[in-house]
Amino acid sequence: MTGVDARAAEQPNYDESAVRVFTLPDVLAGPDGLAAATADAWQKTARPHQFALLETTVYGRRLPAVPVSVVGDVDRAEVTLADDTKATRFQARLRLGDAPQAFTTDVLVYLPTSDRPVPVFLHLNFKGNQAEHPDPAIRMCEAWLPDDKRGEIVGNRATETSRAKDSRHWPVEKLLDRGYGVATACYGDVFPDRADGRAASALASLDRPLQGDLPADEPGAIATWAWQLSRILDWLVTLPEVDAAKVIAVGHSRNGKAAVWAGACDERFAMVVSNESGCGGAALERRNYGETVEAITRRFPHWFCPAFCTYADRETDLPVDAHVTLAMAAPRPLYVASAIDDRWADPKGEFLAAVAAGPVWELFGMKGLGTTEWPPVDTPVGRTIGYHVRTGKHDLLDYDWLRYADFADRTLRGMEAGARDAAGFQPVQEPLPVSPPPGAILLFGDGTEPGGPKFTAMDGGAIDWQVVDGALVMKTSKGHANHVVSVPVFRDADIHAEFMTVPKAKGNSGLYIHGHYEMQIYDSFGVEPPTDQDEGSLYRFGKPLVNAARRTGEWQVYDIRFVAPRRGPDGTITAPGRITAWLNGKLVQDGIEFTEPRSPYIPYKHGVTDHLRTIEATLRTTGRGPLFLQDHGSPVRFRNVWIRPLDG
Ligand code: GTR
Repeated sequence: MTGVDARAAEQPNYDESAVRVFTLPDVLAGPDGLAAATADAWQKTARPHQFALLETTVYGRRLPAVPVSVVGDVDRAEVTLADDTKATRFQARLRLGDAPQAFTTDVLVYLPTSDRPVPVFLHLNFKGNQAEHPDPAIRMCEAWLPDDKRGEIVGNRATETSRAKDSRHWPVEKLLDRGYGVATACYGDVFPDRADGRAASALASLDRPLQGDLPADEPGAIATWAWQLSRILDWLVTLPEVDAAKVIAVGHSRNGKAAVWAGACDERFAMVVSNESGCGGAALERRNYGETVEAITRRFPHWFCPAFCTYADRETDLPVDAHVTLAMAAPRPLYVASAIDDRWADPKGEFLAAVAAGPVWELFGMKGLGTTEWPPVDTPVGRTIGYHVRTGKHDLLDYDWLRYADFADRTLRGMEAGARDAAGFQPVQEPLPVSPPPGAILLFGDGTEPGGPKFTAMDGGAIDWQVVDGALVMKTSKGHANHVVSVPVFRDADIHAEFMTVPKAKGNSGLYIHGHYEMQIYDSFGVEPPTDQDEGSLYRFGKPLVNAARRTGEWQVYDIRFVAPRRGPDGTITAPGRITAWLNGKLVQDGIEFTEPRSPYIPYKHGVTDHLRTIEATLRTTGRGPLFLQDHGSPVRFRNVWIRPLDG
């Protein structure tokens, strides 16, 4: 990271009162200038339009995918790192494309010991993998790198002195301990970071023009680094130990610009993190504070597409701004981090861009940042967009990473802040009834709550189930489709329900989560071994680990941690959902994964109404849906049913 002297010489504006008044372009606008009003309109019309504007005015056209192969063998080793941390280390040289002049990149990965695929943080580094961690077996970077004055990079090559010199950037052991894998590669592998680096870059292997007058929308270094991240992802997802639906693109500074652009170009990245990416990244260009388009394009003409230089000193003419770049991550989780003394990157401008990106998440029924007030230092905010401004200077430190892990725990792994692992979910189940915890939405308590049960009938109208002795009693129907549907909808949530079966029709009922996945209620006391249709089962997906069913006539209790499957823009499942469930004090489902429902009886197939059609369509676009209590011909009783959303 160069340019400190240059910064001083440039006398940037650091006076908040000298920041111009500006209006941001409407992030929701489609090609006709009209704002998208639904998630669907955003995905189909506005997003492609805004993406094309970013391509033609800032980053250049998205670079194409190429086949990725491993050169030689993957070097795989079981290693013990600091603090007795056990890990599997992979070192692989990836060949990016099959052209004779294809480039390679050297990827270093550490994965924690785990019995299931793990989420992975992927970032590009500045001085080679060997600079990121003290592990002496890390292969030395061979790329061209900018010289430094500390003897780490000499003659544009990394030296032994560089080993571990940037290890403050990458708390490997701490992230492994949190259950995350980590992966890195050097940005120099695909584009030497110098004004004339283009000719020696991977763009040569992609048949891009290398010199002379380039097209205005010709991609530069940032687009090439973003492409490198996607190609590394191509390989990472082939590792069975990696949870392909939970790879997170992270980047600091110029590599942060590359990470946000990678997330925009490649929706396979499950989450995007900008660490102090500043001008040309997360900071609003229209704010003349810190680095400007003029300064960045003069010093780094190779980073952006040629059109971007033409906006020097006329940022207000840009058809986009950083809020549009950030909005490309929606509806995936996005985290933006600043440092208070990193004025060159304009911390407040990064915050305001994150605020202004929010309306896109709102189309998906999510909150965005949830505040318009710049928070104090070291105070993370936001649930679907996260933000913090750290004490200190321009850097990537443990504090930043651990906030990314907290945020990913909540947004990608369905854990509450601070919780270590979904498998560690152990709810209180006695004595009954159990009081709803803070943040829970009570759907039905004992019938005395104002407003009555937060359920509708299948057609959206009033329910005909009766409240008897503090319990909501199912009203059976001939077609077994008189389910009740919760009014609140949710994506990931903890669900609590107390119930009592009665001696009719085998006490058959269930909790249909999102109307798709059924935690079975059924007279199964003493059944051994229990099947995937007995109580405690995820009906037709998974039998219970043990039979925990109580006798008919006794109150019983389910607590379910539900992580919804993730769906792509067309509604197809891109990542399975997961359930951990407790029944009557026993763990009955331990993180079971599921995709499309298997049960033939789901409410969207049986007894379907217009109201349900709307619910199902919304579920497909937003991932949010209601809880159904099932009618299966037995007047089962429910009480104290609540949900606690886990992701805002
Ligand atoms: C600076 C540049 C910033 C930022 C930083 C870095 O010189 O002006 O935009 O990218 O480098 O990458 O460290």
